[in-house]
Amino acid sequence: MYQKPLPIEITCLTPEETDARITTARRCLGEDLIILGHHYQRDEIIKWADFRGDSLKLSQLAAQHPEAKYFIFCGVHFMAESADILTTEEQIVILPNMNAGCSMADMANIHQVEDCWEVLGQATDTSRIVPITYVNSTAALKAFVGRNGGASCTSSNAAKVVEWALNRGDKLLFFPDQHLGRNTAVALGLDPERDMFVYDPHKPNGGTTPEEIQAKRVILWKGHCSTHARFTVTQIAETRAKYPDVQIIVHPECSLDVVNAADSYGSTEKILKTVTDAPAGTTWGIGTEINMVSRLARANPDKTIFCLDPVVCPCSTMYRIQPHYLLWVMEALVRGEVVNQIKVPESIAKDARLALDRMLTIV
Ligand code: CIZ
Repeated sequence: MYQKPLPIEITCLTPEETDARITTARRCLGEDLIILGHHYQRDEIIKWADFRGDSLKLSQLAAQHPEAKYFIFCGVHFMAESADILTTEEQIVILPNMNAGCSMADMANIHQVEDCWEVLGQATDTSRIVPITYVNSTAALKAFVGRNGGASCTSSNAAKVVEWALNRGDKLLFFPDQHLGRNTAVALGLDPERDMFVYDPHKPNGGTTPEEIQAKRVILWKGHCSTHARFTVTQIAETRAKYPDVQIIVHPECSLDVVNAADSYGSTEKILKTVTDAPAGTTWGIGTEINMVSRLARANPDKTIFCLDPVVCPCSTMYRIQPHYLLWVMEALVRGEVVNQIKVPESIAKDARLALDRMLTIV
């Protein structure tokens, strides 16, 4: 991915000038355009979003709007790919900054996953392994999963998808996030030591042996989210010492010990709902991205809400969507030009759609 520098004429604009020009472009584009804003986007971006949500909700919303010609996805690359896969051939999905990737999604590429499949195949029958990819993955990985009888999952529906996979095959390969895979399998009663191992794509044969592959049911990919890796059991203990009534809720991309130390865990949508529905006067320590937590705190002034990480932890790649980039892609559309289109080739999209559709039928 490469993002060409923005014109100086745009980068020099003040926030007020930028907002005024976005407003004009928005008016010009009318119903042709829908702006999608992920929960982790900053306020200066989310205020322009026609819809807010997690990646799947936003992609599904896009698919429910056949009248729209363009979707600007204020999120990261894999999310715009999912939106492109689920919308029609004629609809155009745009990512304002091509450098807004996802470091976790980058931790598993198709060549590494195909190598892994070969390593597993030397030890066991891969037709009995069900591959599951978290939506935070490239379309090529979703296509691999679709071709090999597996499904995608999100952090909201991972439990149902993993349960389905365990009933369907003898083993499951979960990528790219080892933590979501481990937390989900543990919640379904599997043991992290007895039943699982981590495949490391940077080691010969994934750092595993045929005996280990044969013995264990769950193969976890060595990938993680850099934002959620910042949350620790120590932060939780310190928070409990300071606020004895606090309730701790964390994202399942956090490690197992952090999830175990929390009172509850769940996807962005679950965290939002749990905290929003909680009674006034309650106190919440949250383990997820700071923009979402800060917005939740402002929307619920009757509760005490804060991020467990005392040092601000924005998702650095989500943060690359800045108002200047949004303006740039919108003004291009007004001139009749499409910049930064995310287009998944149909040869990949058709198998990736299988993985997404299978997930939707399971949940
Ligand atoms: O699916 C998403 O949008 C992500 C990245 C996490 C979540 O929990 O919603």
